[in-house]
Amino acid sequence: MIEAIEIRTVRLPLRAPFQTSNGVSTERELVLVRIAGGGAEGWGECVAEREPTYSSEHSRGAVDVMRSFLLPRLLAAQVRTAEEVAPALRGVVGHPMAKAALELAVLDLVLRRRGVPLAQYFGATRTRIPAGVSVGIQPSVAALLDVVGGFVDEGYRRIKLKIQPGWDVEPVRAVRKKFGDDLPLQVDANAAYDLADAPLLRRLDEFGLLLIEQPLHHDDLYQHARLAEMLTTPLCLDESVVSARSAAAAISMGAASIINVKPGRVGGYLEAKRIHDLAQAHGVAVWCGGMLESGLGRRANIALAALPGFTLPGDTSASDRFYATDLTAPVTLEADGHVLVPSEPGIGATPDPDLLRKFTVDTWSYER
Ligand code: NPG
Repeated sequence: MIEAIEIRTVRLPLRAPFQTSNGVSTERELVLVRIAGGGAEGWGECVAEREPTYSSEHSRGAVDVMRSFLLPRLLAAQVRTAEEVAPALRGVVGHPMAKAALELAVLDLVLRRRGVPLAQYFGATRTRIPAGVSVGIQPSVAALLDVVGGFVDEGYRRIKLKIQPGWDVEPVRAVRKKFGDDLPLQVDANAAYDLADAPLLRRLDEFGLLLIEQPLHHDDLYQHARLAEMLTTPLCLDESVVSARSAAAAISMGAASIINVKPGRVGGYLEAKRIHDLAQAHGVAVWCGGMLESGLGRRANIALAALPGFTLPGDTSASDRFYATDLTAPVTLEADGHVLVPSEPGIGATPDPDLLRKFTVDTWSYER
């Protein structure tokens, strides 16, 4: 089925620097995979960053692991469906973001050939979903209030604030004071705290947050369970959940009452759907995370987030949140803070060839 493969590294300039507890970015490096076969093409997007600061994966490493270890297995297995991709790649340990990109490219190819939209394949029925937006660490509280005010005016349905030690209680207090108790608000620490910070984190309880996301280190499942007992704010895990197995462990230990589902972090959209199903069966809410995807990955996330268990707004903001120019037709925000679930076959968009050429910094290709 696979006749040709192209792996491209692209760099998209960000409209404004994006700061988290892991550092500041001014551009987004992404790896795109194009697989052609049977007169159709499919696209996948690898969300590994240029530097391994969020997880151990990074874009140059992802390209290498695809070329050296994943593609040879994919080709040898002669996969014909997306369901066959993860089993074909199981022999390689780790590298979930690289694996997810290949699985998505195969899935997109198969669905385009069948004329089936991704959301329909997942079993999603919603045609639009409420969008949340993630707000980076700002140089001052005044700057933060301006930025949040802009997103509230645009209609975003919930705000997520990035926090880190020294930028937590005061910015949250200021946003609550200015925008009121009805604004759906949550915070994300990207693993910046220790269990010893529990008294500080407990001070966030008074602000009625939807959740605190990943306060502790990614392998601190036990400590998250202890912390959860000390807080009234629900604990949500991101970095710690790398598979349906770790999601099950987190739920049964009481380490998370909410899960951020990111397909790249868990090795693909099929595993992400399994986490949705598992969480739903246990009454645990999930929401769809974001990793500054282009219009390809973003559309795929929106299709996933249209499943019924995604009961909280996700990081599914529109293209213009991060990019002046997206690679595809932009994902847009409707007047009431919703984004539309793509209804075209597969992911529902392809990159514009001229923009793709303009933003590509490296290409590798293979033909059978
Ligand atoms: O809307 O795509 C978005 C950004 C959401 O804050 C966001 N993502 O830790 O969840 C995160 C963070 C992130 C971005 C992590 C890029 C890693 C890479």
